[in-house]
Amino acid sequence: MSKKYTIPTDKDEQVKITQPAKVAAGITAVSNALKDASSQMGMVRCNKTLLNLNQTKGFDCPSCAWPDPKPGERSGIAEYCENGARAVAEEATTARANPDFFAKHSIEEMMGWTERKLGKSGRITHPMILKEGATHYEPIAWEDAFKTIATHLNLLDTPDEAIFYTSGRTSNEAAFLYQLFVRQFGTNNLPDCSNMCHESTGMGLSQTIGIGKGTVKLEDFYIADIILVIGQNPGTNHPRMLSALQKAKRAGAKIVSINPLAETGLKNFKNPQEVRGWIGTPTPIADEFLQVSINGDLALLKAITKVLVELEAVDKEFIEQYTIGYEALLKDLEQYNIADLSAACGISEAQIRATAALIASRKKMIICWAMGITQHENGVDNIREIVNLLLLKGSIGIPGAGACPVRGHSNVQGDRTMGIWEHLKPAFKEKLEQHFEFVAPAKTGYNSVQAIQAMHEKKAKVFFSMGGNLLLAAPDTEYTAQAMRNCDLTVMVSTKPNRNHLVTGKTAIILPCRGRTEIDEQTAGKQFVSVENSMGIVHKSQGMLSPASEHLISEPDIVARLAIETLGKDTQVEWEKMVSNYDHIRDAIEACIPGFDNYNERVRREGGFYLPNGPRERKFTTTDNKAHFSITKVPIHALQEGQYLMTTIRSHDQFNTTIYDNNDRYRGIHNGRRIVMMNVEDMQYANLQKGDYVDLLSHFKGEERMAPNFLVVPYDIPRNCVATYFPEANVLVPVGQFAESYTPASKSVVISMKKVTS
Ligand SMILES: Nc1nc2c(c(=O)[nH]1)N[C@H]1C(S)=C(S)[C@@H](COP(=O)(O)OP(=O)(O)OC[C@H]3O[C@@H](n4cnc5c(=O)[nH]c(N)nc54)[C@H](O)[C@@H]3O)O[C@H]1N2
Ligand SMILES: Nc1nc2c(c(=O)[nH]1)N[C@H]1C(S)=C(S)[C@@H](COP(=O)(O)OP(=O)(O)OC[C@H]3O[C@@H](n4cnc5c(=O)[nH]c(N)nc54)[C@H](O)[C@@H]3O)O[C@H]1N2
Ligand SMILES: [Mo]
Repeated sequence: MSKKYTIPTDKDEQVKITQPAKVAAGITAVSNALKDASSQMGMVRCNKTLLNLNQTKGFDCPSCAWPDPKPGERSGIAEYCENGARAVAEEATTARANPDFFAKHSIEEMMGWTERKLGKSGRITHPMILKEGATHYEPIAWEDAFKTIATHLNLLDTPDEAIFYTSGRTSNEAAFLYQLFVRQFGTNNLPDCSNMCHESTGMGLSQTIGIGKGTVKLEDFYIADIILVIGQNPGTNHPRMLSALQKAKRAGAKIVSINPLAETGLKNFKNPQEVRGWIGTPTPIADEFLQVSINGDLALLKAITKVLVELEAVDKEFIEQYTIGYEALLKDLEQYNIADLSAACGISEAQIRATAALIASRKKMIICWAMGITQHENGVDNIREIVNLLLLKGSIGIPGAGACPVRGHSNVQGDRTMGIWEHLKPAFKEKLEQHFEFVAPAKTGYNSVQAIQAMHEKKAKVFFSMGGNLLLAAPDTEYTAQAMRNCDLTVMVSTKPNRNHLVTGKTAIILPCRGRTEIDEQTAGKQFVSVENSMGIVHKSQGMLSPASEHLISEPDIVARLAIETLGKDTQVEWEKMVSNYDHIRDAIEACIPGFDNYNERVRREGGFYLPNGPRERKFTTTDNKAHFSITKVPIHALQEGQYLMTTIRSHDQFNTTIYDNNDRYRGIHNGRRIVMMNVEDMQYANLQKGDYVDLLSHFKGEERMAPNFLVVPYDIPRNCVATYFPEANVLVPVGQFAESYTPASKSVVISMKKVTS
């Protein structure tokens, strides 16, 4: 079966290809940030807003989850990056998608708009409803919106026919209330973006070290001897991480980048947060660049591990005292030889040995990773292999060393801590039940993949989305679109229009909420919320702009009102009281979730507080209190003639499905997103020229999916590997191809190409 779902592209798109940039950030980034932000917000609003970004009394950046330096160490110039400023501008924009806007533009018309144009329509100002069979959204009163949703929910045969998705921007307070409502309603169907993101990390780390989170603090970077950055593009996605790498580098650390692409941020960096970064010479970042084949990481890490064992560069004392499984690992390694592993990862034996030598003589090692590692069928094994390497060297639980999964959404880690998860662990279940006097459902709910499957099979009928754009974030856009259309009701809590508002259930409702940058006034006065960053620090975030519209309500308020309407007398929770003053929500969190003692007091401290993390102190919180070595398998991709392994990545000008612009400055790609980056020798072999268009076909277990009209761009990428952008290429990602963690394998899709002849 051939499928195609084409996200519209800008009609006047004239793609221009230049050399990839040699240096990341610097003055260009600052001026771009200001230009973009002020054009959407106006100069005065822009200055006021950006001065509060990531400052202790201000609001948390809604872009990535990279931590802020300690209060005294934040940059006086700007503790934010180009892409943080853009994320803020998208929210603080003065453009409005009001009822007139929705009256003017039909669903059919907006379906022809690009994602960028949809988003640039501005902030949604009123709750809106798309009635069954209607062509346009129309305004609906909040009370009526909640009544409609509650009626649908209460008419379901079982609560498990409803799905409650979350995107990781939701605050701790909103997330806690949300999962409480969903569990009181009677289901654990709480999929979230994390399922498609770092789920492999959570699973791999929990099994091996006992906690599904990283173990390093920001300060560890400044004293590390060596830092591996695997499958991550910090220059674009976590730009402030480059400041930490620069500081590490200046203090003598070696930096190794493992990536099929030579990402600019890891080459040279000019720090826009210091004056000399505007005018001085850049800091070269990576000492060693291993241009691994797509999904070659496991073979590469195994090869490095094998060489370290040969060199006896292992921490025997640590292994003896803290770990199990080392003997089995040694035995398993015997079956591999470096030459085979080198062929499997595309890195020469000499470079493998050189990297192993760098690691051998250094103790304090940090390994950072992101989506290049997690989004493969063997994503969890990739994490286990990373842990093997850390354990081998004893590089965990000491200053300057450890595991550093770099999180995506600004509160994705906090949402999971708050209980947004399809699993309800017995200890948490008991706490919730005791504190709120109800019986919580025990059955595991749907994760993101299972949720779209359930909707597709009409086993689920109501889809409620707390932020996000699951339609474009999920694999197989066409399948997911059908899943949405099969629902009776889809509800999106959103700030701005996106495609999931257009591809909906029979009835669709948009509940517009206040954003991070905005004042959140409740009956007890102005409220703040809290979030957890990538390194487990919980801190406050308080907006200071007037809400985009007087009709907007906060996410906690939306949940509370929905809960009151839906649960009626079946709830003992004092929803109104909780929302009147978020301190009450935090008190409930403190009562139910470990690590939040004196939450209300500690969250008010400048810079916030750390959550407990056993492995940070070498207390491995596994069932046997040991850290575990694991046996993993090297993945094999048997590509046929004319097939390639495709990875789907972010350009510089997007935040996930929000497209800021059509450029990917660092990679030298301008004004185009439907492009496929390809090795020049592969192009010659396939008889393709720069500027040719191809249809892409993906192949999985006899299924075929198609995405038409991608421009071929010659790029420095290993042979048999190609890269395309998310979300344009999601139509090709098979819905049935995922990791043990159910993370879709969106970074190793087998494809072929067909040249388009006009
Ligand atoms: N500005 C901006 N910031 C963001 C986001 C955004 O869209 N825009 N998204 C946020 C979110 S939710 C997340 S999860 C993070 C994502 O942050 P990243 O994980 O950095 O994002 P991706 O673009 O998916 O890039 C993955 C990197 O892995 C490489 N890669 C691809 N396949 C492989 C492979 O098989 N092996 C290895 N070793 N590398 C590979 C790619 O070349 C790329 O450099 O960023 C967060 N921050
Ligand atoms: N092929 C492929 N697919 C991928 C990935 C990939 O690398 N390749 N990456 C995956 C990853 S890592 C992730 S995290 C997911 C992301 O999946 P999602 O989190 O579902 O998607 P986003 O694009 O981040 O969501 C954007 C929408 O959130 C809404 N929004 C923004 N701010 C707020 C707010 O404050 N409150 C509320 N209620 N709504 C708000 C806006 O309306 C906006 O349109 O995509 C995944 N999909
Ligand atoms: Mo993510």
